[in-house]
Amino acid sequence: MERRLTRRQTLKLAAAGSVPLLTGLRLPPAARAAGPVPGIVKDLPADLLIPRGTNAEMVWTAMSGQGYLTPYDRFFVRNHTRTPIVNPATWRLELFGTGLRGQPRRGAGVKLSLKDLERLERVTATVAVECAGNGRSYFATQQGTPAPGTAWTLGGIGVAEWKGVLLRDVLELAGVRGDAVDVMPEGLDDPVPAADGSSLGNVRRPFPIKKALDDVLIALEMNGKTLPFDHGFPARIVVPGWVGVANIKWVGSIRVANGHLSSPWNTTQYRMVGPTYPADAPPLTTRPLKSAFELTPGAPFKVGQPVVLTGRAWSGEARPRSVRVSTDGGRTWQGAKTYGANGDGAWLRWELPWTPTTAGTVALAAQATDRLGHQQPDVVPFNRDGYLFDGIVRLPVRVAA
Ligand SMILES: Nc1nc2c(c(=O)[nH]1)N[C@H]1C(S)=C(S)[C@@H](COP(=O)(O)O)O[C@H]1N2
Ligand SMILES: [Mo]
Repeated sequence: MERRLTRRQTLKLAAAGSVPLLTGLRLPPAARAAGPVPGIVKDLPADLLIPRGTNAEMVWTAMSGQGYLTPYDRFFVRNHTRTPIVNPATWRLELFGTGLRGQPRRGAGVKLSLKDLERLERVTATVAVECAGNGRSYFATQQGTPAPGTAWTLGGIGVAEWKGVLLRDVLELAGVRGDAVDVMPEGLDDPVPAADGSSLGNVRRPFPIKKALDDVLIALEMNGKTLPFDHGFPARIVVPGWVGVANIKWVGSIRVANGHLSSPWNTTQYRMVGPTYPADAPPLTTRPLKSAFELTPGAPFKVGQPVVLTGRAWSGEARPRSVRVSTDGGRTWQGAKTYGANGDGAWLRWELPWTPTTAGTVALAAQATDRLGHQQPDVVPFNRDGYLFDGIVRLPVRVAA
C-alpha cells in the first residue's frame, strides 16, 4: 500500500527546506508495494512508460499532440539502483578537492544548503536528457549484433525546462582555483553493485572544468515545478548536449580536482569498445543525431485514410536541420515539414501527411540531417555496450485494407 505524508509533515519539510510546497510527498519506494519497478516513485501507466529493469522507457505515442516539452508523467527514468527520498531541510551540497582554494578534503569542504543556492541568480535551460544506451535494442533487431544492457527502443529521452543555478556560480562561491582540471558530481542514491558482487560506489561522473564553467546547471526545478523525486530532487546536474549519465541526480557532493578524475562511469563504462574503435577511445561526451516517430511498432493505419505522421529529431552536437521520411522501408523518401523551436541540445518537431495506398505491414523510417550536414547512417558500427545507436530506425506499422 502506498503511504503519503500528512499535510503537516509536508508543510514542515517545505518550511524547513524553503522549497516550494511539496504536495503529495510520498515515502521512499521501499515503503511501497512492489510495483512493476519498485525503485521508481511515480506511477507507470502502460500508455506512457514501459518498465525496463530498474528503469522506465517513454512510449513515443505519448508525445503525439504534446508541446515542445516532455511532461513529467511520461519522462523516462534511468536508475542504477532506486530513487532515494532526500530531506531538503538537511540536504547539503559539499564542494571539496584540490581544485578549490585551501584544497579541502571530503567532509571539510564548502557546504551549501538549498537556501544558499536559492540566493544565486536563477537560470533556465530547455535541453534533453538522453541515455547513452537509448536505441540499444536496434543493434539486435536491425543489425543482428545484440549488446547487453537495458533494451531501450527510442524512448530513453525527454526534453524539459530545467531551472536552477549555474554550476559556474557555485564553483566561484566555493573558491574554484585557476588550475582546476575536472569536476565530479556524485549522487546520494545507493552505491551500485558490480557484476562480481563488489561495489562501484555511488554514481559519479567527471567532466572537464571548461564544460563546468560553461553551461552546466544545478537544476532545482523541472517544467516549472520542484524537481520530482525520480528526476533528482532536490538538485540534479544538467550537462547540456552530453550523454544522460553526466546529468547526476540527487547530487550530494562535487569533487573539484587539479588533475584528471575517473570513475567506473568514464573508464570501464561509457567508452566505445569495438572493432572499429581505438583501444583508448575517450569517454563519451555529446549525444549524436537521432530521430523518432511519435508512434509505437504495429500502429494501425487504413488504406485511403489520410493521416499526419509526426516525430522529433535531436542531437547534442549540432541542431537538426531537416528530416526526410520513407513510408516504404527506405526505397523512396520525402522531406518532412519541420516547425517550432529548435533549441541547442533539445529537439526539433516534424510532420508529414501520408495516405497509405497498400495494405499490409510497411516499415516507416525517418532520417535527420544536422546543420553541419551529418546524416543518420543506415548501419551503426557495433560497440560492445550498445551505446549511441544513431542509425535510421525502421518502424513496422499495420495498414488495413
Ligand atoms: N545519482 C544518479 N544520477 C543519475 C543516474 C543514477 O542512476 N543515479 N542515472 C544516470 C543516467 S544513466 C541517465 S540516462 C539519467 C536519466 O535521468 P532521468 O531518470 O531523469 O531521465 O540520469 C543519470 N543520473
Ligand atoms: Mo543513461
